[in-house]
Amino acid sequence: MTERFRNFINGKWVESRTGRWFEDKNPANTGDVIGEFPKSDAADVDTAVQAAKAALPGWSRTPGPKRGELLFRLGRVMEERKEDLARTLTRENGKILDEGRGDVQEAIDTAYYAGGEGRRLFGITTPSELGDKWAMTVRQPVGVCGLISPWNFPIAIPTWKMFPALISGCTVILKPASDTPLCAVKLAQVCEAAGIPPGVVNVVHGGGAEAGTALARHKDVRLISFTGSSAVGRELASICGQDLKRCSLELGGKNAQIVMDDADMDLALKGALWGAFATAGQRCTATSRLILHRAIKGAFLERLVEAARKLKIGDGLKAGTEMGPLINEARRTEVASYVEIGKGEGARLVSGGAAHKAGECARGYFFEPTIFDGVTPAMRIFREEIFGPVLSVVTVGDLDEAIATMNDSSYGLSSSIYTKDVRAAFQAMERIECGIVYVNGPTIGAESHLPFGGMKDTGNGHREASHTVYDVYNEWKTIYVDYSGRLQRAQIDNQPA
Ligand code: UN1
Repeated sequence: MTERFRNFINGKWVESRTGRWFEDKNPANTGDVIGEFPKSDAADVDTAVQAAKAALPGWSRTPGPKRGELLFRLGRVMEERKEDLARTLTRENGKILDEGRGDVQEAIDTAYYAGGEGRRLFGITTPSELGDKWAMTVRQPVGVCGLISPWNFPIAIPTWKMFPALISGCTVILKPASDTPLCAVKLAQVCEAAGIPPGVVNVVHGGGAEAGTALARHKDVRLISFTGSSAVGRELASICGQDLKRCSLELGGKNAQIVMDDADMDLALKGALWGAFATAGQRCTATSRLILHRAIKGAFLERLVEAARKLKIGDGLKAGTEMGPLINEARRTEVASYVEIGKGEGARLVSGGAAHKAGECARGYFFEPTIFDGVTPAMRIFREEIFGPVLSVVTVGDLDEAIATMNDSSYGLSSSIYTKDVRAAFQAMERIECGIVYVNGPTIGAESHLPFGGMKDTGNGHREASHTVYDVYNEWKTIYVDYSGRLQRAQIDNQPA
């Protein structure tokens, strides 16, 4: 019989009141049913929020360094369980095992960074403009936070949100993507093993429209952090806007790699291949546009097509596999529809373009690495996020045109330029309208101690990871202490003579 998993609320594993379940399958082999998970509703969400609310006073008043000790323990438990977590992740998400291990490592790095932050939740002191008056700032937790996480980094991204929230003194409800619920169960088990107090971390499974929306609407939830599509991000932001709830969004991308005529071609080729087809293109940082200098375009594209055709597609748990499946049939249908759109728009399909169903792959949601040449900025395949292994190639004549083409996008997450010319590199670093710029590296590969996020429709101005994420989960409180014994009236007593 299929194993049934539960929600994690107030330190206990509980069933949903709805009595409804959804199935979770291995995308590389749909005959492999991973389990059934509760289809939770607003009442389940409310129970979790009440648990998080009750746990808040105790947790927020626990000294930061003490919370830090628990974060270090979370890191250690994940290290001990790394292989199991990575294998679960690959079975559930499809990305190859090496990438699964990387996903878990990113969570471990985030735990240790957050743990250290427990002794580093600095405020500032600064001179007051008046005598005998003290001025300083302290941070305080925002409160109960709702975290809505995607399936493409099912261990790393929940922890990008959860660990900074915890070290800041917030309590959380995680609503994980319904394509990767087992990873969230494993994460809750890690929290249990590390001794996180009951109610501080809660996990509620279910669909975005039902459980996710209920979390965003809940009056006791003070913050929503969401990673996913720009369309859903807009909806959540408008719900949060009604209650002036804090809302941190990390949304889509249409990331481009520029290859200049002086670039190291072998390096640029490896970068394009990895950037476009790792995680089968299902990263918000994936390379989905390739901007090639006219002088190298022909030879570069020829080599790229040859390399893409050779990529070994299959079950990510098998040694030697280079690209796994898409997450589900709906995704595959969507990716296939973009191939038709591209053809209809007059782009030239030079590689792939179809579902991959050879041998054992017939059991999963595989898709060929796909490359379109002759793409122009007017085309939808140039403009819209496809979230799959589809790369659009554009040809340009010089650096100015390359940067203008890169910036001709409603998104602004990641970017890359390959060049040996230091002037071109610095021009690109300054002028590219993206949150992340790589020079001589692919568009993917962000590190946990640097800000992660983007401009334009990629988000609403927040940055995850690094020191910047702590501004999301903290309120700044400004404190003035007047020890003059007189009424001092700031600007009124402080005007130039
Ligand atoms: C994402 O693209 O959804 O930079 C997250 C990277 C990873 C995180 C990506 N470290 O590709």
